[in-house]
Amino acid sequence: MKTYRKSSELFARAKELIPGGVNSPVRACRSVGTTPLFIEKAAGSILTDADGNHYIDYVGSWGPMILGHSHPAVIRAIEDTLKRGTSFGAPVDLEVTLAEMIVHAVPSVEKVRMVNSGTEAAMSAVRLARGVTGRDVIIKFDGCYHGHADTFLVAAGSGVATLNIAGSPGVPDAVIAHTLSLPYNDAERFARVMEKSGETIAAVIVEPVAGNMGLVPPVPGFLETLREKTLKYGSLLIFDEVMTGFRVAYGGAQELFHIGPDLSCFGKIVGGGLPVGAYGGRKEFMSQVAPEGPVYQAGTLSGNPIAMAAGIATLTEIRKPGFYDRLEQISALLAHGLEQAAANTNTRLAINRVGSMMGVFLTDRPVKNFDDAKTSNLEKFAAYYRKMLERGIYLAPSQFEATFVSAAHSERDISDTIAAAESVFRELSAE
Ligand code: HOZ
Repeated sequence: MKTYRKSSELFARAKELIPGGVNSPVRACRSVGTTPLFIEKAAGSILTDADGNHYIDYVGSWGPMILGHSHPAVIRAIEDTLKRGTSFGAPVDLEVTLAEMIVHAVPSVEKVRMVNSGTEAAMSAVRLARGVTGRDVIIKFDGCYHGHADTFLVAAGSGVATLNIAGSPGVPDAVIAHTLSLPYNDAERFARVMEKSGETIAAVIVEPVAGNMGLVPPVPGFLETLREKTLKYGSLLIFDEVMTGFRVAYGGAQELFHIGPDLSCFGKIVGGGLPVGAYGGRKEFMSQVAPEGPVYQAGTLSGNPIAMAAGIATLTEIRKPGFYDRLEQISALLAHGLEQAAANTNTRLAINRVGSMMGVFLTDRPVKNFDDAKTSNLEKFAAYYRKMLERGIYLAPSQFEATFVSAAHSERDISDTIAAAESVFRELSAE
């Protein structure tokens, strides 16, 4: 039996000082009926908590840690850069290098602006789209999450779904009035809306593989329809690749599905575990960003040298030949093993996977959109989460988040995870 004394003590102190004791809501673990672990350190695929318990980690800091934790090349790059100073509020060579790497990796991105988070990237991309088109309305999709900017808090995934709330007080109705949320993967419904109102739509923003309602891949034709109709009506298509960028392929989901959006948002991997976001796209649009153009956006710590160094080191590692093949192989092993474990125990679940992103839904119906995801048995998921944790497997504490496999996961990690899942499924089906 693991003990969590130090984590519990830290959480008690945190709750007095920080709302809910955490700096981002999902990690409070409320929806799975437990309290957060405080992490002492992490290396490779293993997290160690404040009480010295070890876990195989499938959260990966919610996506950035594609190389696993404390990768030597990333740590070295951070240490070397640290010696030059920590922040100058002035350009550094590393910003140019990372921008070159992004532009090279993603052909639809000709120019890119660094920011500090995925939220900032998405809200800046939407501002740009509104500025460029002179229109106000945006379309998003139910269960997709693009950060916590006002515009996006309609039928949102991630923490909003986990807390089961409609949106947030503090968001003016006037702002929400300009956001239209449609069912994910429903190309026909989207096409009908565009045919009626396309000329008023500034932007269509989508997670090309949705990772904030669990993991939901696009059905064939969905992204194609988004591209076709946005071109037809002069709306900008924004791919939120904060999770999928450099994850499902080096060039992101747009490489995988061969669709070039007008603007793309990045975060997570591009910062190698440090706070970085980025948005970019065709020169014609990006040239409208200040000071080149009139659409304003700025940031004191944007392009921070240490964050840039971590991003460069990470992209340098993952673009090496064979990297994504090995990640695919180990991720497939996990998905197939979980399916087998479920079959062996008569457990009904739906597994979605795109490369090293996965969603394990405790439902017996295929999950193609947010309504499907919400058919999951959340009570059972909470029990599954707690029992996996007790067996040393660290999963995202919400049915509406993705599972991330990293290059640091070994075959042994995967087989231990499958064995743990099978024993949990067996216990759950006996209850
Ligand atoms: N909302 C992010 C995941 N989709 C981050 C959650 C967290 O850091 O707690």
